[in-house]
Amino acid sequence: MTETAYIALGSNLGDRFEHLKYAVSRLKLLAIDGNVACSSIYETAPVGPGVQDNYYNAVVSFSTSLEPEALLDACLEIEKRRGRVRLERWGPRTLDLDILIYGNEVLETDSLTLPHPRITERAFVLAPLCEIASGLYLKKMPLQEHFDKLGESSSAVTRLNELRLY
Ligand code: A4P
Ligand code: MG
Repeated sequence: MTETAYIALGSNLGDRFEHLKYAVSRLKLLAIDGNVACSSIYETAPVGPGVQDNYYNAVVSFSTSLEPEALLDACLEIEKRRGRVRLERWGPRTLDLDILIYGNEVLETDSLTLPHPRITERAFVLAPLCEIASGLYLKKMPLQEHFDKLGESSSAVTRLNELRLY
């Protein structure tokens, strides 16, 4: 069985561009055909506690034969390789990889919730996700409509046209 996985990439500590590029190079190894579709990179205002630097965010998708839990383990391992340390929830991080969507899978365990529960609240996820998955629906509404609905209420996102993951 293969499924299409959508993974959110985030970094606001250290060399953000290098962290994202590294993640893509490693995620390619998990794709059945080595192909990964990449969004643009966005610079985004931090959502979370205290004063933090801006994030670089992007989304990638690929077909994989890994089961969701194995994919999560692989993502956590990639984060670890970039020196990810967990000090506080939503705190600064070198690299964060979240599984947004895995085929039509809906599940909630101690370690994994699918689809990711906060997709529709976040411009830093929806802006890049809409680039590569505009036809997808969540909560019976197209992703693009979720994004349009966020409007001014959401954190600022700016597409960085000069940086490319693909
Ligand atoms: N986990 C459960 N479901 C998933 C999933 N679908 N994908 C578990 C990945 N992990 C999932 O994650 C904690 C645990 O969540 C994992 O061990 C896994 O078992 P974490 O990465 O240690 O914690 P976190 O990322 O701080 O928490 P959380 O709740 O996942 O954070 P969010 O909601 O993803 O927010 N602002 C900007 N501008 N850009 C960002 O990228 N990111 C966050 C994190 C906050 N503010 C941000 C950004
Ligand atoms: Mg995470």
